[in-house]
Amino acid sequence: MGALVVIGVACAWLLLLQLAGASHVVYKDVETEANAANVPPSIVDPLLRTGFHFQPPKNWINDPNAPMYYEGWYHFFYQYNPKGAVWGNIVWAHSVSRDLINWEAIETAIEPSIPADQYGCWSGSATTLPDGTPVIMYTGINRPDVNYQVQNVAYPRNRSDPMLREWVKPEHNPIIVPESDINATQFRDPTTAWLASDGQWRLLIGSAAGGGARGAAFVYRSRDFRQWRRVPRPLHSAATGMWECPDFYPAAPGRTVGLDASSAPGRPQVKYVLKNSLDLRRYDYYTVGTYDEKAERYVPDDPAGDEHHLRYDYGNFYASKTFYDPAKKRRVLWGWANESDTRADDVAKGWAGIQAIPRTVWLDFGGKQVIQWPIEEVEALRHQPVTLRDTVIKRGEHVEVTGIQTAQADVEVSFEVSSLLAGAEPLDPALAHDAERLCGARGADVEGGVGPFGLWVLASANLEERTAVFFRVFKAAGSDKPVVLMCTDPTKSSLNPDLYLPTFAGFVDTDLSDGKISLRSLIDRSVVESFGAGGKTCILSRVYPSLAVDKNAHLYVFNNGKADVKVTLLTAWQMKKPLMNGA
Ligand SMILES: *[C@@H]1O[C@H](CO)[C@@H](O)[C@H](O)[C@H]1NC(C)=O
Ligand SMILES: *[C@@H]1O[C@H](CO)[C@@H](O)[C@H](O)[C@H]1NC(C)=O
Ligand SMILES: *[C@H]1O[C@@H](CO)[C@H](O)[C@@H](O)[C@@H]1NC(C)=O
Repeated sequence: MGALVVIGVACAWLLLLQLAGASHVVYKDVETEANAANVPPSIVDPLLRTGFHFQPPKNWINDPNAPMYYEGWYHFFYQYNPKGAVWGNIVWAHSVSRDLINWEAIETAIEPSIPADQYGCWSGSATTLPDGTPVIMYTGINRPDVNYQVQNVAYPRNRSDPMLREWVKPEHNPIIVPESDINATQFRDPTTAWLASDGQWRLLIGSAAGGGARGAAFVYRSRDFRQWRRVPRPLHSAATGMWECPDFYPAAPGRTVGLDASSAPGRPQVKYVLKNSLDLRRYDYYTVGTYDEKAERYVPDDPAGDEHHLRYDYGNFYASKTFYDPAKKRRVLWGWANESDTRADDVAKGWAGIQAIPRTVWLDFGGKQVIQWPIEEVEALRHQPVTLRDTVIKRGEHVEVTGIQTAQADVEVSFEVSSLLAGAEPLDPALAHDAERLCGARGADVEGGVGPFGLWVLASANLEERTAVFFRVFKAAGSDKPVVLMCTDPTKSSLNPDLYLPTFAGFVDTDLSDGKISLRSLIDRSVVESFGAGGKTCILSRVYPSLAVDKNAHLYVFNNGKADVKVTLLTAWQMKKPLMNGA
């Protein structure tokens, strides 16, 4: 396919691998490709298209942009290719909602139209000015040959229109351009701005330092939202490669109520979360720490935090962004989940990419980590609950949950395990810090001591196909605290070849002292989005069964550990389809 092979799509950025030392970048004509008469049929069944996850009727989507609440409406923008199911021709598509679940697509909000964005309108954020005016700042590409990045603003044409249908780009764009010490191709994705105690605006821009070896979040300061000046030293930096889509927000440990970014600076007891999307690894990592306004520095509480122990989600979840919802006084997280099928399948099926269910986020009591839970509004889609109570599942057994269709379901289950440490298998010290490799080595079908136990979702009648979402308990040498692993194992999820099906895993910060642990999975045909221990560890996985489709999808609870596991309560609901952008 020529000198270049497309190997992935960055946060609004196409990563190109040069094979033959070609000296310029060539983009494939995605429009021609998508319209080609001889598109092969997709192996992905049309019945695997998701229903209650956010998506447009067709085509490619990636990063969530500028989520906000305005005059009774939630606004959501996203990176969108109006011409096909692969990355390219990116504009800001716009949808509005009363409840973050039922969506109506409206006019494109931002598309190339000025010199400062004529080659691309990439990701950005919204800020509400003190007089209530929302303003969007986004990355524009202003050169044809290289992805040279500048930052632009856009304002609503008519503030009386709660839909904010039209956006105007003022003459003074671009308003931030990279200075000579910044690599102009690594300078993007401005955050929501906040007012610091000195009454001046601050915002962050994702970037790199040290010739690309370090990720950096640069602070910009402004009095009038028009003239911005960079603080020379970044707010924070670490040896991880480029940081895309930074997000930075205050949170009070143990309080589910959210904080507006401008209300927090200088308040004691308030911690900050700094999230970055790592261009090299394609995952969203965060730390919790303190923000020193005067020094314009952020310091993670855990000195090793920058080595990236914490991720929002240990599966397919990238380029995420939060916003403060003043209507419900909560902070809500959006994240993009890409496909795990092939590019050819995406072209053939005509769509690629979904958004995860928006999650309410807050800090745990200790202020150590973010807790995430699907927004309560999603529960309005539940119907026909079925339950399983006080059911002991013995070694090697599984129990089917019947009575509803489970291709689109919300499942909540509480487990109780006894004989905790005595029965747990020893933790291999070589894998003690690598959940993903540990899960790869000790998958759902490898018998353990306590666990693996959990759910088989999107399973076929004879279990040839099944996606396992489970826990597994280990005992570390010289410690009496159990190590709990949460894992999604999709290696048996489909009989189809050519799918990307890695095992995804994260550790769960719990000592299981009462022997109890919970799991919730939102199943939506080709996505399984799971929340362990009340939202301490989350894993979103894309799977494409060939048999376990529609009415043929089954749900089981399984236990492949030696120790008994009790399901104290399992409730599963079928999910209704919300309004989804006219699809
Ligand atoms: C602004 O929006 C409001 C509400 O939709 C509408 O009634 C009004 O006509 C609009 N004004 C202009 C100038 O378009
Ligand atoms: C700037 O970043 C690009 C990647 O976007 C990289 O290829 C290039 O080498 C960098 N340039 C310098 C001078 O570091
Ligand atoms: C999603 O797709 C898989 C398989 O192609 C890639 O390995 C991931 O890097 C990609 N994720 C993102 C965020 O682009």
